[in-house]
Order: sequence, then structure tokens, then C-alpha cells
Amino acid sequence: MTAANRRGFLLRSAGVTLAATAVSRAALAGLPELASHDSADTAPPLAPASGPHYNPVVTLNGWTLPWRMNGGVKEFHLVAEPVVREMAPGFTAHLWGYNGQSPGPTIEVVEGDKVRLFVTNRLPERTGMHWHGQRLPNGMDGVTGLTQAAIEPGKTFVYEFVARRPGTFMYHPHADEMVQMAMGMMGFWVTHPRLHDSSPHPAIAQVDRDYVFLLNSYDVTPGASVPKTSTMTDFNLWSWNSRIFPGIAPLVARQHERVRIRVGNLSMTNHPIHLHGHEMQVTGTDGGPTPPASRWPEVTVDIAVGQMRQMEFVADAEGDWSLHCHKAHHTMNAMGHDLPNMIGVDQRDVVDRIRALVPGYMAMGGNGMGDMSGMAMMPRPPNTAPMMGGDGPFGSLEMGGMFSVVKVRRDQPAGDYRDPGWFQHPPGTSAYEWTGEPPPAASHAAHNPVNDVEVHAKKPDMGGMPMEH
Ligand SMILES: [Cu+2]
Repeated sequence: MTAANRRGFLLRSAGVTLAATAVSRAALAGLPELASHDSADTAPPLAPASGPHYNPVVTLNGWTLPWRMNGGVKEFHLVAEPVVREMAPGFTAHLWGYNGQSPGPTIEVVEGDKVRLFVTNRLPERTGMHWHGQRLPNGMDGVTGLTQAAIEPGKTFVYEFVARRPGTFMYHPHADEMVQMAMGMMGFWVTHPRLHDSSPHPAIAQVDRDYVFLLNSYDVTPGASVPKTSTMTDFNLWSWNSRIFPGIAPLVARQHERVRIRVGNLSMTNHPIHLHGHEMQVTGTDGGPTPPASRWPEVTVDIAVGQMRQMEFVADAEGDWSLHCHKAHHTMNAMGHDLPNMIGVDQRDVVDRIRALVPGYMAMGGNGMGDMSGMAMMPRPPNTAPMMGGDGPFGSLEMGGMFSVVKVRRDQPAGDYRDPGWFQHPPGTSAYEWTGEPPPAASHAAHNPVNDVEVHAKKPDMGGMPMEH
């Protein structure tokens, strides 16, 4: 494909037959330089080096893909390949991703940008690339077998379209989807609004911090490092950007800053994302910015599979505020399923007998599972995340999985994303132990007049059977 007909093809509308075409060896020589990351640290925001200005996003434990300008087109190069991802300190997973990491790098463009994306396949099997949520020519939609041929191993395809509307998007394969997504193939895409003068967009606020992450999940047997790809719902690692707490970076803000959090869900279940200490508004969905009159305050935003939500709040309250999925088993790591509830069971006698057979056996759960967080030092299979792993300023933080902390500080410099450490509570503002006489316990049950009332209810007639009680 020559540069001339590539240009013409960008200007033509849908229905073009040359939708996504394997490039020749000669064209490969002209690929944009391959950018790759091998660290799971959060990279600082990538300010645009060319094109219109915007406030770049920060990808939690991730990075933004640099591009090159080529004749007015922003060119990106994504490489699908096996990667090693540190999901938490002491635990690495062998995943498939893009450009050295899973998820792949975030792509940031501006509304109206012409983009050209080279996608090279270095996997052992075919793949494809779907640009989730975009308005684009049908042949650029990346559904393998439907809108294009598969990208075979070793091949590179080119996608070209105009980023037509501002918003929050994702990318992922539409080829051997269950396996490739269970292996970590996904990435984030943000299209910033194009501001024609200095006046703000009517529905897209300027924010001081703009965080993005994907909700994903894995099933990695303790001691193993490759996810089980046939798992459908019973995943044991619930992650943000393929990281699990305590491996998830904090979201840092200076007090009174406006903060946006964009979240996309490419796991296999919904996640109610809950923020402590602040109210947030959903300012955008998959379909674009929400009209301001349609917004209401929330502290938990449920994000269904395949959805994107962008939430905003003003970080008015100093402190360390939890941000987490409210499904309690999604804030655990390497959790086994189908454990019996042992609370209240005295296991001392049986432990002695089992230890005779299994040296070092330990009973668990007799007082709840909180003790698990103190077991980080206990022998585990190598390369296994602690079930609940964090150490907080007041002891063990009995959390794992989809959990992080929004750290709001009065003195955090603008644009500084470094972890300020734990919040120092002003004297007299923390919960404290009561050491005096316990207050008299009020009892509700003893004199509850409801208990003295006899209730007669007549249930609906069930097929002629009298149901009176
Ligand atoms: Cu969840």
C-alpha cells in the first residue's frame, strides 16, 4: 500500500475493501520505533510532544505509548507478545500482552486525530485487534473472521481511522477471545476533547489528575505462573491493570484538586467500585460524556463487563481513602474456593492428629480469616501472592486484589505523583480505644412490643391449597 493510497483511504468512508492489510516487508522497514516497558511502576504522564495540547492521563502501574507524526497522522506500534508481569511484589505471572506489559500501553489521542496503528503479532497463535467503543469504518473494527483476516504469527496489520469522539475506550483481541483476554491482552484508550478555543468542553471538565485502569482477573494456581485460560467465572486473582494489592499504586491528589478516574471492565463479572470519604459523579460512559443535568452523587459505581465509566470528585478531604471493589472476595488474593466456615470450631484436638500425618499443618479460620494477613511470612508455594497482603500504619491491612488508596494531601505538589507515605492524622481525629467503664448496653429485644403482636397473614391462593398461617 503506497503512502498516496493510504492517504486516500483515510479520506474515504466505510466500505473500503482494503480495510486492514498485511504490510509488505518493505513497509515494515517504515514501522514506528517499537516502545516497550518491562517495569510495573506507574509511569509519569506523557505530555504530548506534538499535535494539540491536552492533560495526559496516568495509567496505574502502566504507561502511555509514544507516537510519531507522519504526514499529519499519529502512528502507533503495538506488538502482541508474551510478557512477564509482576502482579505484586514476590509474585510474577507469565501473561500475553503488548509492548512488554499486560495490560498494553495506554493510547492517548485528540478528537479528530487521524490515527494509524500497526499491530504486530509475536504470539504463537493468530490474533486481531478490536478498538472497543470507537466509531470507525466497519473494516477497522477488528473482529477476526468478520471484518478482517486474522493476524497470523509474525504478521503486522495496519488500522487507520479518525478518532471521532472524545471519551474512554479500550482495545482487545476479537480472536480466540477467552484465551487471549484470560492471558492479559487488553489496553486502555483515551480520546481527549479538541478544544477549538480556550473555552472548556460543555460536558468534559478540565481535571487536575486523570487516572485510568482496567478491571481484569486471572486464575493462577498458587505456585504456578501461567493463568488457566478455561476458567469462566471462578478466578482467584482480581486485579487492576494486572496488579493486585498491595501491588497497586496509590492514586495521589493535592487537596481540593478535581480528580477523574476512568475504569474499563474486561473481566468476566461486574465490579462495584467504592470510594471512601468523597462523593463522585459519573461524568462519562462508554457512549461519551454524560450530560451534566443527568449526573448524581454516588459512592459506589457498578461497572459491568465490557463497560467503561469515568468518575470525578473533588479531593476535599485529606487522608488515606480506600478505593476498592465492594465484592468482598475481590479484595483477596490467591483465594481458594469452597472453604467451610470454621468460625467457632475448636480445631486443637484435630490439629494434633493431622500434624502426626502432615508436619507443619495449621488450622485456619477458627476466628475468621483475618489471621491470613499475618501469614505473609509463612512458607507458601514459591511465586504466590499473600492472600491479604498489605501492611498499614496501624498493622496488617487485611486486603488484597482490587484495592488501592486515594491519598489526598494538603502539601502534595501539583503534578507530583510520588507516594507521600501514610497519612498523619491530626491529634484527636482518629478512632481510639475506650479505657473507662463500658457504657450501659441498650437492649432492644427484651421489650419490643412487636414481639407481643400476633400476625395473621393470608397468602394468595396457590392452586386451591389453603395457605393461611
Ligand atoms: Cu469486583
